[in-house]
Amino acid sequence: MTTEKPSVLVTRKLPQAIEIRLMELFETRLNPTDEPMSAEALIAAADCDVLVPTVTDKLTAPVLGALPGRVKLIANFGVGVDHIDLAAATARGIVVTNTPGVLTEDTADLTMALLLSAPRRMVEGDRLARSGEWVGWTPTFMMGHRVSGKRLGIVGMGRIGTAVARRARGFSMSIHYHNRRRVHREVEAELEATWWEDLDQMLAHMDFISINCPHTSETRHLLSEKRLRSLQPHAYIVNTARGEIIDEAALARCLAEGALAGAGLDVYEREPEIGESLRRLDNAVLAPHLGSATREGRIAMGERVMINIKTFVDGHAPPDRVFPADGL
Ligand code: 8YV
Repeated sequence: MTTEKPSVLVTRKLPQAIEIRLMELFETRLNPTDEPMSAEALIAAADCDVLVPTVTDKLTAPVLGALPGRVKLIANFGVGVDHIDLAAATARGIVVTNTPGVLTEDTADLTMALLLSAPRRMVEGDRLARSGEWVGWTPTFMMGHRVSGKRLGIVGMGRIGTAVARRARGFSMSIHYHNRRRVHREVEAELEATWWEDLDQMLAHMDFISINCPHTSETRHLLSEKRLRSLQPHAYIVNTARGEIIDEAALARCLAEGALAGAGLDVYEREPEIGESLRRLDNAVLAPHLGSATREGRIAMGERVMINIKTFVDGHAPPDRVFPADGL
């Protein structure tokens, strides 16, 4: 690398403090309009050493193949990297990094918000309270389901899944989880968590399900129609991971038919599109991908992006490198 500052292309508008520091450290091109870039626009603009994309940039094998040869690092702003073809990036000699750890607590908080909102009918209640049509309290009015004492099944017990479990313990839920690997015995003991080797067995016994695993080719439609229908009809499902993990059309059908009690969703299969069949349901609480959307979280994500770029351009191994085999 020459003594010139490395050039960095940032595809979306980031918090101002991060953009200022990126401009100080590197030869940075920002996206002040915040318009999402098409694949063609991204390829045309990517004459740089480092690309800083987000979940809205689809870095498929053909897109990666068409990038100028000087691109050597993709420092993703976000932890999930399912929008980047990691194998194709590796084959092209591009290093990929993400931003783990710094959005764990925020995402777990939003998971709990959805987990509480759906059974306690918070959003439905808010709509009624604002409508002016509320006729007053009655003993059987707007009854939901109790959270306390219920069984929560966490699918994917990584950083975020564990943070959800800690919070759910505070709401007196019992913790169950399915993960390829069992978590450390001390963590299991602290959370009084039960490991289910068999996902199907766990699903059939839970009152609440929280999806906290990454989206990979193995987890696409992990919650298939068959599995959704194997849940108890009083069960609620919460997803703050990736929309593709649940068969969204099947979920809408199950919710409409009463095969499931409700859902709290932050992510969707075809963002920002959300199917009408889901949008019209009262028993689905829908958030627009807000998992890490706190000022603190987004600054911390930007910090990790800069640490990854800086270490890489200084000739060191960036701390948050992701490899194709990583399940996350
Ligand atoms: C981010 C997320 O906001 O980090 C992730 O994987 O899902 C979100 O919280 C988004 O991905 C930023 O690129």
